[in-house]
Amino acid sequence: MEKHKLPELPYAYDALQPHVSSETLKFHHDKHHAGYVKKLNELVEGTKLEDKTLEDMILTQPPGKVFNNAGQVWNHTFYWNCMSPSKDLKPSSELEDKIKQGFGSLSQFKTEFAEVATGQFGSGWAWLVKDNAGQLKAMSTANADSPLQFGFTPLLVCDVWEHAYYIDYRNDRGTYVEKFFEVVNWEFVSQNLQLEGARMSPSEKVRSIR
Ligand code: MN3
Repeated sequence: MEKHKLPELPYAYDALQPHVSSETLKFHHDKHHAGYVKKLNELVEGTKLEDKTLEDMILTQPPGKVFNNAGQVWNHTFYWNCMSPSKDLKPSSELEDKIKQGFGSLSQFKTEFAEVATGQFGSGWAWLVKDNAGQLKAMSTANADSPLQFGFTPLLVCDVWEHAYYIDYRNDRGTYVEKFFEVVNWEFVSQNLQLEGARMSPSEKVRSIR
């Protein structure tokens, strides 16, 4: 039995155009994300990891295939929910205050986030997180790594693996990240501020937000 399921995209394939094309979303969700889910199910089937949640595996597995596939399944589910076709979404006043505290202004945050995203060497993810002291930070992780490993609470993520932008922007990660801000689901990001580190479950969250 397949323990881990590929979640549906929270919008249509063409909903984020022109910033993210339907071709990109089809490949990214139906091939890449689906591939990580399939591989993870194969790896855990019949093992003691079969009943573990993605978070359990991210927090306890050593570097290797199980960790990589569990991390990639979690990160992609979170990433889809960080985007929305709605144009009128804004950070909550609470989130805006925290961003001002951490970065000075929303525009300064975007600049720092873009620097982190473009500065990540090779494949990885750019994040806005709430750290253990409740402060907001921009950080990147390599490959399938997660802020959960540091005990941080992820608020926002941008996938900076080449497969996320190569169809639409070729090698231009900078423009992809700039356009990413046109589709950020600030309502989702604002809600994440209420969560605490690894105790959250993105799968639960995805259901509650739809
Ligand atoms: Mn990806």
